[in-house]
Amino acid sequence: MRNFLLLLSFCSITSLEVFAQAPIHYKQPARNWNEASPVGNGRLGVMTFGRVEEELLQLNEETLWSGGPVEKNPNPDAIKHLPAVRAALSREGYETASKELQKIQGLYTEAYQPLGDLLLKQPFNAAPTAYFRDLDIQNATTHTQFTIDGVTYSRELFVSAPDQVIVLRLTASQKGKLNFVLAAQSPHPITKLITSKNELSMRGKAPAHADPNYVRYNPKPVYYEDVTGCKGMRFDWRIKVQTTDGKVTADTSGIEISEATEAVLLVTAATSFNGFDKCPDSQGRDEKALVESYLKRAAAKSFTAIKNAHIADYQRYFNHVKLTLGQPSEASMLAMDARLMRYAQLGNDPELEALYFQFGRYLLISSSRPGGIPANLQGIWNPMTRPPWSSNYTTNINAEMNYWPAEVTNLSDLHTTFTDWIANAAATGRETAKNFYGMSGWTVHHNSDIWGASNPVGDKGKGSPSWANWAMGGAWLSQHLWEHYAYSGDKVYLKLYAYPLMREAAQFCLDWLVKDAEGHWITSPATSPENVFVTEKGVKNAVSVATTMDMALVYDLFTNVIHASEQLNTDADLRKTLEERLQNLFPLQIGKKGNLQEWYKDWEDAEPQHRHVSHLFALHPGRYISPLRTPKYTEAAKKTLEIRGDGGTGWSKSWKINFWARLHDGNHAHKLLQELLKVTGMEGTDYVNAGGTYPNLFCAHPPFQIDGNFGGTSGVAEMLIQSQDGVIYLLPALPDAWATGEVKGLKARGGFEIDMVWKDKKIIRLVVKSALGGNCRVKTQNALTSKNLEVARGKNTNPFYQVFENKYQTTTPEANGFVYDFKTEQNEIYIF
Ligand code: FUC
Repeated sequence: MRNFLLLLSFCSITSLEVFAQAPIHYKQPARNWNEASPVGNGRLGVMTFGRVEEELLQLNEETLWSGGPVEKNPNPDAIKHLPAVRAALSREGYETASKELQKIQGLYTEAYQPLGDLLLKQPFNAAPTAYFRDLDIQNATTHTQFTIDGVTYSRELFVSAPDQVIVLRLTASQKGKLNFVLAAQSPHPITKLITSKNELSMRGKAPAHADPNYVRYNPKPVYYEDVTGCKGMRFDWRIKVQTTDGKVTADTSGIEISEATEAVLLVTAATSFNGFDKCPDSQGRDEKALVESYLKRAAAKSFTAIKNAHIADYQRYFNHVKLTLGQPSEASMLAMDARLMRYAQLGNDPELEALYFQFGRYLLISSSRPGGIPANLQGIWNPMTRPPWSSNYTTNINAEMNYWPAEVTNLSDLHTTFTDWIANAAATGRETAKNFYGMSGWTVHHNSDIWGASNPVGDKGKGSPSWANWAMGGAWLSQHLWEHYAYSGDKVYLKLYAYPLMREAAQFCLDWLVKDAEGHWITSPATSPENVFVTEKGVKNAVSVATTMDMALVYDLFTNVIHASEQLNTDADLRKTLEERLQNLFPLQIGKKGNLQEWYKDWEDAEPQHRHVSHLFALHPGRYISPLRTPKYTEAAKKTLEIRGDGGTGWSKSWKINFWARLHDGNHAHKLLQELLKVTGMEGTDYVNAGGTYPNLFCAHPPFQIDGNFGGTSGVAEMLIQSQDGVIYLLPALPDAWATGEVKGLKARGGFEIDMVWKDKKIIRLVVKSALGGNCRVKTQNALTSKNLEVARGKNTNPFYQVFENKYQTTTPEANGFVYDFKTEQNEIYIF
């Protein structure tokens, strides 16, 4: 450890006490799903309602999806239509192009499925007093407690990753007063059987197919039959009484426990999922054997041993980061629904904002674990057979947003669920590139699922090209492959896994680009998800060429492939080709309103405040535009945001927090965070006006969509640290409301881990842990004086901080403000 004194004229080093987060709690049971508390271990998910006489535990298993492996070439005619689309576009025939493009569509994705409900029936003759339920995100446990007739009943529930079981412990404060029945139900047809003493099994199958909820023309939108025997994921779900001092009777209607003082129940589930390319039925895994092995292992351990292992495992992730944004106030004592109401009226609860940040990390740890599959639109929590947008992976913003907080908030391992899944999408994406366009490499369109679906969806011509035919998912997904390396520095991963996939994604883009009349490389067709332009002649459409988002995605992918190939010292020829394409890529343009243009031409938007702000991918999560390098284009990006307005809900609001953080406007980002956290009870779908946060802290699109939570967490992180620009910018967008605070454990690219204490917006303590060594260049708002810090000059020599200097660059991060260098060695800690 190296201790470097930071010579501060204004005060001595102090540290705010870091308080453990107070549990999220409520004084009444959940009235609906959006008041229930989510718990999970990445694979198994539970929504706990905390109801007294009939507790509802709604269950999920992450691999329970409808369908089976994708059809590789569902529309063999599709490939014929690209020339006609391109020809129409070269004549500015947007409507013709759009109609023709619709013929290049395949099948919809499948849908994420619920497992079923566990009903805990515990009848009483009197009303409860002293009711309380909580979700403790420090330990990933939930409790419900109440008193009736002088007896205090308590229920504790958690989902263990080490033991792969849901554990439910019930107690009564007086001997023999615990009486309840556990029953099971599922939206899928199930068979119930008693599998051993005190153990009930529910067996069934997920649908062979489920239409998206917005497809309304099929008489049978959900069906279970598959004559080929391939589709229809099998599941087995079991409830076992582990220990009790009461009497147990079990039959297929449920398990009854009477005259007990304590009971511990184990619940677990498994499916036959055997990989994205295996028939879940005929080639499926033995789900019964899996379930038995989980139960056997857990049943042999004591409740305390299972619980301790669970907490240790969970905290292994959670405790990496601590954030304090103010002193805990009386607000932190309030029940969460009341606290959110207070916040909506008064604001001024920075600790709630810190809690919301941590809640996003809690959700990621609970819904995404290495070896599993990525968190979908609802993480792992879904009660519907036809959930909103199939609860799938939507790659034109949503799936990626889920993983924005992963690296920076020190949950890099969890990112691997997503980066691993990308290989599946790339495998089907190779077929899509070849079969739909006759091109090499791989690509994914805007929707995917557990089967790695990659084709343009739309049921062969019924979808709108404004969303279905966006062909740039491969480019966006590849950013995650690169970022996992940029933070971890894992060269083996880069060489053997990430780079080959990134290179192939670039290969598709090389094939996909064409030259326009001026000799610029453009995408044709191009959309800007999911917006519509109005041409100077009044033509409204979504399909044109060279949208700014497409160009920004190509830029991002090509520059990352260039950096990766340099790091690996390989593919010099490819690098030259990519550089040449970047030189002549259709340029960024500033429109007549001073905005960053979204379209090839300076057209109006049909919906100027559309929730997608796709062209600003260039600002975030891309790094094409930045205040530290390209101020003119940054101003244009800002103008775009002003025109789009602060409206929007869910993920749209969260994205805007990230944008304003990248514009280094902390107060604006904070304003949007406050709006994101505005309590709502709105149901249905209204993604213009409703939105906000449900009482259970889930983000309301509405309906619930988890990306808004994750984007909110990443937005807070972007306000505190940024490292995409050749420097580690500390507190780049600190709002006035967070003038004093402390954070521990945020990550910067190149393997740096940062702790900071700040007061009156000035950093007063800085700790940098260097996992990989190399030059550490920090940029700050206030002067740091330590003899070990050198004023930074020239380019950052750290290989993880190389920035592609584009033609829009007119300044450097070193030109203004305070920028320092210090040398670091691997696994050393530097304290200033
Ligand atoms: C895109 C968005 C919607 C929604 C869906 C899952 O289509 O435009 O708002 O988030 O994905």
